Amino acid sequence: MKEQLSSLKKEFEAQLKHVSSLLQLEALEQTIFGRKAGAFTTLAKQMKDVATEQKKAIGEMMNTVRLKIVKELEEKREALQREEMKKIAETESIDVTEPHLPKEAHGHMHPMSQVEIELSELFRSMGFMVLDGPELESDYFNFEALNIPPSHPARDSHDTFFIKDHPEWVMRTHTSPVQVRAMRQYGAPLRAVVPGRVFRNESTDASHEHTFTQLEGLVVDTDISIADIIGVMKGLLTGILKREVEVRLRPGYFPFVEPGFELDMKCLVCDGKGCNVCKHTGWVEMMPCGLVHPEVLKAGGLDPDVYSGFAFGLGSMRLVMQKYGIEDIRHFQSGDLRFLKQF
Ligand code: FA5
Repeated sequence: MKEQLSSLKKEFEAQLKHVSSLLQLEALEQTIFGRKAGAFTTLAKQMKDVATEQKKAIGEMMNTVRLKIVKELEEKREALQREEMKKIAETESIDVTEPHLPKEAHGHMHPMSQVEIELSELFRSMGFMVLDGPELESDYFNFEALNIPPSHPARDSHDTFFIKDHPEWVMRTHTSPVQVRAMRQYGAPLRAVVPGRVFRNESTDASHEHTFTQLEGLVVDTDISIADIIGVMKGLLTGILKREVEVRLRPGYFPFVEPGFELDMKCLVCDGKGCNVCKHTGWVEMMPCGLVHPEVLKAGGLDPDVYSGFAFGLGSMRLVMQKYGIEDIRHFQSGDLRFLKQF
């Protein structure tokens, strides 16, 4: 045990030297302290098998190693944050001759950004990584790796923005491509959310935009079930909306989940009576979700006989509409200050 602890520390310190971004640091931290398969967590679980007379000494050593690793992680995090700030300061210049703006002319964060930060914090507190992915995505990650066959209507040029002369690239139509990217990069077990912009070539109305935001969620572990999905989703909605919400699950089809569901929420804009936002049904389609399809796990390099997972794709603009009672999605990107000043 002692040798394992000291080689874990050595290995950690060797890897720490190669870390050059906060994202990499977060990933390294997971490999050490990850709840299911973190190297330190695994050793800690073995404490119960240590002989009683050695327990005290080994326990103390474990504590010392843990504190040292936590300290080194913290120091590295601060150093990386300082570097990031320095880079920002170097690229920004201050024009001292610029006239001072009156106080009321100062901007503030867009309501979408405010809720995205809130969502990220909520998921971080539950042990999720917050990941990013490219908006210009390959056809492979956007469709093929997600088990979406060439004949699927989502691939229709009426729905997708393709890049002229480069049919292999698309503006991503959803945040789901990051599922496979994340599995390949971090393996399993995995808990991640991906907030981001997505693009669809569609006509706009009160609840549809061509450029909108989603928040993808992905959990992969050894024994994931539908009960896990429902628990996380209700927690997410009540955590953000700060009130009890009524939800319903209906079967839904997405080639990358099996089984798949649509989670609807009773419309908070009209309290279920029917309005433009809920297309007069009283319910708003909020979050498709389901258990990750074995083909997707395989594309992510994971064995579907060992791992299972769930995924969801929250329409985060629609969530913000519900939170603040916004009746038309087009307000968000209208640049109308009368709208923005209300938040
Ligand atoms: C998807 O995009 C799937 N990738 C979601 C998913 C993830 C399913 C993981 C299963 C597992 P869908 O096309 O239904 O699914 O979009 C997801 C959500 O985005 C919708 O429920 C809705 O809230 C929102 N949404 C869809 N289209 C628009 C639009 N044009 N404008 C605004 N929000 C939209």
